[in-house]
Amino acid sequence: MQTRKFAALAGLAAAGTALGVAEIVAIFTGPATSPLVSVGGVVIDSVPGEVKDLAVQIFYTYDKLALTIGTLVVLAAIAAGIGVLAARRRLWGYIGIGLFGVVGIAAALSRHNSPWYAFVPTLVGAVAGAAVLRWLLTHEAGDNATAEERRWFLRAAGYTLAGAAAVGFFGRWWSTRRGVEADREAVNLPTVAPNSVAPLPPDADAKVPDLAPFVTPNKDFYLIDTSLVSPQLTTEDWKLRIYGKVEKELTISWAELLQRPMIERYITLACVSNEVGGGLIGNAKWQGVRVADLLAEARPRAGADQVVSRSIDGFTAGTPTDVLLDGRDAMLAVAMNGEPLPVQHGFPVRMVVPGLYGYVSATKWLVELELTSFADFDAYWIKRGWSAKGPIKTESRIDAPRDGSSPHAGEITIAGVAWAQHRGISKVEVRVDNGAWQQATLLPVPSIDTWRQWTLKWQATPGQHRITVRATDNGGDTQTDAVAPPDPDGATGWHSISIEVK
Ligand SMILES: Nc1nc2c(c(=O)[nH]1)N[C@H]1C(S)=C(S)[C@@H](COP(=O)(O)O)O[C@H]1N2
Ligand SMILES: [Mo]
Repeated sequence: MQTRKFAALAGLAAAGTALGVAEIVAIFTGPATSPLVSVGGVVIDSVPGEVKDLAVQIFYTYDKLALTIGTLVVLAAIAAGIGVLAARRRLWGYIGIGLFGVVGIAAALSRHNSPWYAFVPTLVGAVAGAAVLRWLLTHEAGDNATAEERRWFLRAAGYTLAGAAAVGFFGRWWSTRRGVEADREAVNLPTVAPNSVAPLPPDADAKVPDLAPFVTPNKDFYLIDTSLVSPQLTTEDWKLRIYGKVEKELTISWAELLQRPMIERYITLACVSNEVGGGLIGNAKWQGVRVADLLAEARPRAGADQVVSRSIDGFTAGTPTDVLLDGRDAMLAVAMNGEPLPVQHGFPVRMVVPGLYGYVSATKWLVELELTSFADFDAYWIKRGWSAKGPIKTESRIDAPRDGSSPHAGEITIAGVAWAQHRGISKVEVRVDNGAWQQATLLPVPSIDTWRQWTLKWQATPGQHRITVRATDNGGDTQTDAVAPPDPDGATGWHSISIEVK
């Protein structure tokens, strides 16, 4: 008979083995079939919108890492309990592992577009876990055990757990790396006709230290999505289906998409969950095919006021059809800052629509455009309480000096960004303490679809200061000072920073 401590350890080693082996099998069946990934996905899709928003607020873009670690901690506690039960009666242990297996298999099979063999990683993992439990528990490590026997048990359980962790990390790493990276690197981007390129004004960037660069490098671009591991979709497997309320259904392959006329545009993408002053916004040069061209071929029928873009993993965004047809540069993008879309940013194809928050427009790993109506269908975040329409609100942010910093007295440059995509920014004003609003210098922009840098020179005097910014768009509307949270249609308020000048 095992002592509780040893039995709990056996349970941990069994669960670790199950998860580690499942990750290895998922190298062959795809990362989305791993039980950790599919159960995590079910959790993400089931939590109410407010919980997700809270998670983003607390963990920022590390929310998914937090979810994985939290899940592992909960699993470890349950696994230890199963070990203790199994030491009393072996059968209880097998039932416990079996229940886990059922949950994992149900989750894996329930995921959008999951292959029929999605149950295999969990099944193989559960069998391996049960075998380890049985093996460890047949060895005596209870009150009657010799010191020798106990040492053996500790070592066996410890090595099993460490081995399972190593194998699990390797499996996850391999299954996501192996995925589509090679396919992505082999992509040859078509050149864009010279008259379809939006040139970047040479002085769009003020290059002030701490100020966000005008073009956000891909590696620094914020990441927000509901997937625990990015879908791995090759260009060969990629197809776009345009259907629903259309005169002519279309299916387009990757090669066919690349043959179409392409545009290249700077467009600033923003997340509705961005807090005032936050970093869930970035500006990139996108290359792609105009959505309007594709819709013109499919010919939307009367009443099709919503285009639902659907990702391979089932995420959906609903965009007003008239927005896609009003002449703006909404596109199906294949490139970001001159390279094929990074996998996390939607490889091989995503949508980008100037002027709308990402949750209603920027579907990554895009495979379907369904013409429907707002009355007939609620997209992913709309079901969770967010607003059906998501035009980006006029906002501005102070990047330099940094909030809480202590610059030296004398002339300093206050600088930041302001945005009102597809309306454009006409004015940025800065206020120091309770002084008058001073007009900042606006840097040039390629179009009204990007954010705009601004700067203001200031003679900093020693002491505590509070600096506030507000922007005005080309329609003459000034950013409201009314403070609102991101939920349900975007945060508002003025961004302020506090500094101590020395
Ligand atoms: N497939 C998929 N596409 C998605 C999402 C998602 O969860 N799944 N999130 C959207 C949201 S809320 C935003 S803000 C943008 C973020 O794009 P990025 O991660 O490339 O910055 O992607 C959008 N596209
Ligand atoms: Mo978002």
